[in-house]
Parts: sequence; C-alpha cells; structure tokens
Amino acid sequence: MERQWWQDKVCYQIWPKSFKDSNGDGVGDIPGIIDRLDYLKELGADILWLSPVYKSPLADEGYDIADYRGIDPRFGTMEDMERLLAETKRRGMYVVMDLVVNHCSDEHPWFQKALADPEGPYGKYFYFRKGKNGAPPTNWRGYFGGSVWSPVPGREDLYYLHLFCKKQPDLDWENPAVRREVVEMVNWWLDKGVAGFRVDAIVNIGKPERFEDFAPDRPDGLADCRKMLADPVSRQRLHAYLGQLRDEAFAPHNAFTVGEVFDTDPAELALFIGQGGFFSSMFDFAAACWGGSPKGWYDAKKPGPDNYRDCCFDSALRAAGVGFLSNIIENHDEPRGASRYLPEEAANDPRAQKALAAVQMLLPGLPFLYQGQEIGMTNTVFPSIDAVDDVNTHGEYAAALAAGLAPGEALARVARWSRDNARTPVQWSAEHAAGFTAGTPWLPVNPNYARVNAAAQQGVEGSVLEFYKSLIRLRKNDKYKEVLVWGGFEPVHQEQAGLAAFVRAGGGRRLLIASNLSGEAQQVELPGAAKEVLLCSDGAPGLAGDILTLAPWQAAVVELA
Ligand code: TEU
Repeated sequence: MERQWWQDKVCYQIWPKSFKDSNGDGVGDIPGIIDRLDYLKELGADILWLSPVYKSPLADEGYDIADYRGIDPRFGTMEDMERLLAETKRRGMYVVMDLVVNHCSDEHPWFQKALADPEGPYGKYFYFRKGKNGAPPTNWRGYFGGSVWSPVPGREDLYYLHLFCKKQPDLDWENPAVRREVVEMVNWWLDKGVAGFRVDAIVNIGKPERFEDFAPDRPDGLADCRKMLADPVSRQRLHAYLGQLRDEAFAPHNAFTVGEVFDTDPAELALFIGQGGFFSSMFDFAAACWGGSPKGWYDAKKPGPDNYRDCCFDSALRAAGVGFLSNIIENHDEPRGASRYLPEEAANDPRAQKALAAVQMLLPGLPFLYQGQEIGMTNTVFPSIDAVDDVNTHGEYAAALAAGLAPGEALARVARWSRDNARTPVQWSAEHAAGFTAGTPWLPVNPNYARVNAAAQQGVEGSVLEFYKSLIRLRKNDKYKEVLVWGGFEPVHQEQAGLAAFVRAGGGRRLLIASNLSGEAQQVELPGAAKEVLLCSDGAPGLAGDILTLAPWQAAVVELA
C-alpha cells in the first residue's frame, strides 16, 4: 500500500460552539480556536477537524448550512478563518472542514427558491413529492424521530424530504447540477488551503429509484428511513457520486478525507478506504453502535470495557491490509467515552481514563481526539429535559415517553446518551465558566470543572493530559513510528476479562500494549521476552520472568525481544 501524508498524524475534533469563546458572548468562535493552537500543538494534534462554522440558523448546531462559502458571524468572519489557516500552517498543522451535503438548511437560497417554485430548476435540487391519500408520500421515520416529510407551506398535498430535522431538506444528488455545485464548493475550500473534509452523514445521499413504504417497526407506525440504504440502486448511486467527488475534488488536491460512514457492508471497506478508495479513512463506529436497540438509542445497553475491546479488535482485523480506520471513543454526537465504556464507578478515575486512552491511541489506524477527551471530561447532569439543547435528544425523549416510560425514567435514559454530554464547554480552568467564556456559556459547564480542567493538568505528571501527550509522542517517535503507524496487529489474551492487550509488529520491532481495564490487578503472560518498558500510565508495571503484572487500571507498552 502506498503511504500517504496523513497516516502518521494525530487528529483532533473541535466543536467550535463549545471550544473557546474570545468575545464574551458565551459562544465559542474561530479566534478562540486560534488562541488555543499552541495548546493543541503541544498536545501533539496535527489535523484539526472543525465541526461546521458555515453560516447557519443552528437548528442542528451548524449541520444545517445556509451558505457553504460563508462563516457564521457567531463563529467569526472569513478573515478569521483565513487567519486560522495561516496560523495552523505556520505550526505545521492542518484544518479539515465538515462537509455537510446530504442536506442544507431550509434557509439556504436554493431551498428558498425551490419553495417559491417547486416545479422550477431549484425544485429539482430537492425531493418534492405528492402525498398519498392525505398522508405523507411514505411512512419513513427520520433520524431524529417523526416523519421525514414536511408539507410545503401554501401547497396542498406537496411535501419535501428531510432525513434529519425539518430544517434540513435533503439535496437530490441524482441531479447533476447539485453534484456540480458541491464539487465546485469543495474545490473552492481546498484551493483556499483547507487540507480536506470530514464527510457528514454521507451514505444517505444514495436514494432508491422509487420511494415506497416499509413495514412499520415501532408503535408510531413508521419505519426507519435507513432501510432505504440497503437498496441496490441507493448503493450504486452512492458509489457513483462518491467516485465523482474523489476524482473531481479530493484526489486532485491530495486531500485528507474521513467519512462518517455507518451501515457499510464489510465487503465495501476496500471501496471506501482501500488504495484509491472514496475516502482516506472512515470512522470506526463498531463500539459506538454496540448495544443499540431497534426502539431507539434511549433503550441502548451500556457497553463495558470488554465490549469496547472486542469491537475495536474486530474492526482492526477487518481493516488490516485494507486501509486506515479512524479510531474514536467519543465525538459531538456521542456521550463521553469514559462515561460510556468504563464502569460507572471508574468513569471519573484518571487511571481508568488513561488505560482507555492507551488502547485507543495505539490501535492501528488514525487516532482522533475529541475536545476535552484529553483532560478526561465526562458526561454532564441534566436537571430536566428543558436543560437539553440537542434536537436529537428531544426526539428520543418523545420516543421514550411514547413507549410508556415515566418522564423521570425517560430523562435518565436519554441523559446517559445525549449528544449534549459532549457539547458542554471545554474546561480550561477552575475559573468562571471553566475559563471558556467571560460571559454566560450558551450551555452550562459540567459541574465537575473545578476538579477536571486543563490548567490543573498542564505539566502535571500523571495527569490524563500529560499521558495523552506521552502516547502521542510515542506514536510519533522516529524509533516506533514504523511499528505504531504502519505495523501489524495481533490481539492477545482476548479471553482475559478486563484486559485489552495486543501486539504491534513492524520495522523489526514488536510492541506489546497491555491495558488493565479493571479495578483488579492482572497478570499478563508475555508473548515474548520483555526488552524494555517504553511507557506506563502510572508508576511501573511488575515484570518477573514472562509475567507482566498490571496494577488496577494500569496500562503499559513493552518492547519485546
Ligand atoms: O450525524 C449523522 C447521524 O447519523 C446522526 O444522526 C447520528 O446517528 C446521531 O447523531 C447519533 O446520536 C451527522 C452529524 O454528525 C450530526 O451531528 C448531525 O446532526 C447529522 O449528521 C445531520 O447533519
């Protein structure tokens, strides 16, 4: 496999609204990001993925774009964006934007023109369909709950399609004019100096030839819209559109792209991330999807450390020799990784957070950190459903109530998985509003900020932040880069509960990564003679003959002879 410029990099996701506010309005902004570039550089982040900063009514927090070539004034100006590009370049860093093109905002001029004349040229940018006997054209349920169809105001029996919220009308990719607009816009940003894109919700652009009802799958009488993704025509179309984006925009710029790809057939992996695939990489959502329920995510099961390990190992084996998956424990759509994968009593334990970090950062593939992960931020508390901002959480809360759950129980369920857990402001210090803003933060800070914050960890040995830095330094160290970036992967002792252990081999070296994801000491039989302990999360591991002893929640990297 030909090597690519981005493979030895470390990525960091910024969710701008909650990263750092520079002007006291309580909303994070681009100047705030520029202000923290030295912090990110010191952490070892190379590629910064910015969730959307485009002009938007923020109905879905920027994933509803009203102008693809404009910056929302809440986040700054185009001059700020250009300064960010220059300042990152100066530090040898890269900026990756979010490409949200399954849909736009209903406030985008395309949709406004389409509403004014659904039969005109802009009507063909979207999906307008006649209803069926007074009901919407199909019985599909959208990602955030409710019908995917909303009536066109002032038009009897005419609807438009939105797989997400009703302020996010789907673009019709079968229309070559839509594809042309997107290709030109992508090239415009790449010419401006962005290094690539994280590609949002992209599998949804492939739609079937005909829109037909599916068998209802919940008490609401609707059927999951994702059923259309399996349609062979949807799939063929998806591949054709992605091929065009790659050939006409990504490839000529040697861009880095990472797809938000759910619902792939393992057989499609090479097509997506193999040599010459549609994307450079795609996220591994195996662990995030573990325990999912057909009733909705309010009903999902909580995974434990062993489930996390098994999902990651399966994915790593599947991708071996094919391409680079992007590894995450959390993002802006998920609860905090520590709260999700660690047992409840350990979620706030820095030792456990470090043990989880060692696995994620040293697996094969590309590590992605999400803002605040590096300081061990955890889920927040929601005093009531009114304290929740996220549109998706409100949809799930409604589904939980409709399924018969009492309001208190419904709140407890959605609180565990809510996207707002990841969206509370980054905790920079123990000062006012965790140092995020001089004003009132748009979403309350997590009450644990006095204890969990960057200032308290910066330069402090044994802190979660410093441990992430040492993991990143190890991955980038010239001596170990070959094995940790491009080396092979072999799970060991996978049957041992509470242990995540694997061997990376390459460039003449073999490294054992062993992480004790349990509160009990563990003995690990070494798969070879120990040569040197390269890294340990806390103190030093016990080494006697061919047995490595790990203290509770201790992780170690051992070079084998
Ligand atoms: O997410 C796509 C997606 O499938 C989500 O609905 C996901 O299943 C859900 O958020 C899990 O909680 C992307 C973005 O990451 C998300 O923030 C947007 O809301 C969505 O697309 C629409 O653009």
